Amino acid sequence: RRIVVLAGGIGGARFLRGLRPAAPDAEITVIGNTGDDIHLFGLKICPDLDTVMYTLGGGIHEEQGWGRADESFAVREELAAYGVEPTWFGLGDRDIATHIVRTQMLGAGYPLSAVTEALCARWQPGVKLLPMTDDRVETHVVIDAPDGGRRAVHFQEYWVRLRAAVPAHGIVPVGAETAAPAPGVLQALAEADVILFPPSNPVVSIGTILSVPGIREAVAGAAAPVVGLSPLIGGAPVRGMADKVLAAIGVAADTAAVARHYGPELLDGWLVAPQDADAVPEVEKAGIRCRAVPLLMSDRQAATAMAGQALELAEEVR
Ligand code: GDP
Ligand code: FO1
Ligand code: CA
Repeated sequence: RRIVVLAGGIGGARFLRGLRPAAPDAEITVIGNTGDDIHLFGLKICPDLDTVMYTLGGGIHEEQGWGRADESFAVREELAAYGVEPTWFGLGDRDIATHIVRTQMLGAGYPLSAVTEALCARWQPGVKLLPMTDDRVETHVVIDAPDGGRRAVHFQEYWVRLRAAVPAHGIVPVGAETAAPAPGVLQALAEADVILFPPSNPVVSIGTILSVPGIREAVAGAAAPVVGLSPLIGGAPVRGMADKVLAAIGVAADTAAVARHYGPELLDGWLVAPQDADAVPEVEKAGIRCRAVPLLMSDRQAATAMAGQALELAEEVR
């Protein structure tokens, strides 16, 4: 069985860690978000690809959800001592090695997809991890400028430096319009038996992946059933600030609104948390099969149970 998952960082990675044992014989292909990518200190950083790779490869900082376990920050301290900006993005020493390898390979002419495969040769994530595109796409967020106008900042500046605490008026995947899906992406979607949207951010993770020309069409046109899991429980994100970026695109922070935002063109099934059971009829009225099941990934077992429920719903809507 071939399963394709569109994944952001933490929500995608923890779900995938549950999916592997839930479908032990399946071939899992992950289409990863690269809109969060940023160039800093001459290095190319791909937070969401790394979060998936480290989480599935056993190198993740468990509590934090991103970055490496057993991390140290000597390089960060040295950069700060030189007064080098920005100081708001924390790169750990172990993590930096990944960015050096990546940047070096990209400089030698390898596409990001080949670089990601090379990095995964070490981490053995047990899935085929594909970036959504080999082209440069950077999510920018439109915020108020001091002069009363508006300006766009890189997603990481909005998310990490500003903690999503300023009003966001729009989300723009810069470069997406001329980007092409990475090798293998469209083929994986066409040949999939099941397509899953993990509880990743619907705007800046899954929304960004879908903004690459051809990917939305491939999901909508795929023969496989498409099932999503809600990242919102009781009208709030389980972690992070997804409500802020939903507001920026005019979608209410409520699970039925997110399901309707994807729409029946993309989604055949949607899982909501038991707390949101009253959203089930509303989602079904929109033409999307909906079930209420526990959606808290408190541990691996919980994530595996969620993955099992998603595969069951996919079977039902097939
Ligand atoms: P990011 O790139 O690191 O922000 O990660 P993703 O985009 O993959 O996922 C972020 C989303 O995961 C957030 O909106 C959270 O609400 C959601 N999330 C995190 N943990 C859980 C969980 O245990 N259950 C559910 N349902 N959603 C979760
Ligand atoms: N998130 C933070 O809140 N602060 C950081 O300093 C930070 C550094 C960082 C370095 C590498 C990496 O892969 C991820 C990092 N993140 C950091 C997480 C990342 O900004 C976000 O979780 C995602 O991009 C949001 O989707
Ligand atoms: Ca992300």
